[in-house]
Amino acid sequence: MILALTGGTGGAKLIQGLAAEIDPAELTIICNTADDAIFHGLYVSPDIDTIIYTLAGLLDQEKGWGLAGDSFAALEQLGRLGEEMWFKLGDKDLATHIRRTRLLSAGHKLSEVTDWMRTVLGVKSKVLPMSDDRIETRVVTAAGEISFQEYFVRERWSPEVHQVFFAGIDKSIPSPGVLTAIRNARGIIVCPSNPVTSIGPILAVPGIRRALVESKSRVVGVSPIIGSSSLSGPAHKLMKVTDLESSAAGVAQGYADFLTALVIGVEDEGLQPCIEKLGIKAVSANIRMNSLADKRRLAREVLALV
Ligand code: FO1
Repeated sequence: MILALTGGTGGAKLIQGLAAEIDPAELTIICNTADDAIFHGLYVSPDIDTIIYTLAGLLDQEKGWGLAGDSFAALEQLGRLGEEMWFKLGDKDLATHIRRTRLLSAGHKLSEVTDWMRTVLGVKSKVLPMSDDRIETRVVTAAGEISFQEYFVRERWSPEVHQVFFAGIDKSIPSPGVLTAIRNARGIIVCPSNPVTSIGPILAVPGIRRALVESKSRVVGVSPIIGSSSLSGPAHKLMKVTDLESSAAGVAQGYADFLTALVIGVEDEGLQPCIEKLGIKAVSANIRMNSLADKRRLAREVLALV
């Protein structure tokens, strides 16, 4: 089984390529849940939904989230009734959040609800939340502490960030099957997701990072950054906050205790020596993924390394 750690829209692109290159039933995915949030009383799990929608062929490709062809009539009416509208929940997408919220309030765990959802949507890959416990990325800005979605979507990641922390992380445990998947994987892939707010929370769940360090299989990452700016989102800004250089070398630094190899952009070939000094093999490739062909090619290059 090939295991992939992911969060956000960048990771989902590589997952799409991987699922097209190998039998999807051979792929297990550990997903960030620290971006999860309550909107209109509904529990929304963006990273899990983005992965399941991607693998079910239902994702809105140009947004990188939500369901293709969705409408927003319910959200408009919610706005008229005085609800916040900055987080765009589509009409079909709302069905996911209504059902997930009902199952969670009936006492089911997030991992059970996730397994039910991927099964009913015909997804063959296992999708594991990093934890069934509530973990929330909190962003401390000059204007105060806000949630990840308030930072990322409402404020369009423009505020200056002083600190990022994961509320609830200390007493959280990995969800069922996560540690076993890390131990049994024939290869592990760290997707090109935000190292601070997508991969960071996964690594911070007690037990997960140690399992990766102790893993016998090769762990191959793909940099979400080319030069000093991220391919999508605020990774470069947030890495500065966590004392990581906002570059592919900074990504290598952040994963140095468990990474075997890091795929970096051809533009960053000059960083190979300092990454290899960390004991990590640096492989340069075209890491931009716009077409499915791009995603499949990069997936093949990563699979060749694991
Ligand atoms: N991202 C946005 O930039 N704007 C949105 O309005 C938005 C809505 C949304 C709804 C459902 C969902 O699953 C994801 C959504 N996202 C939106 C993306 C989301 O903020 C990010 O994918 C992750 O949280 C970042 O890793």
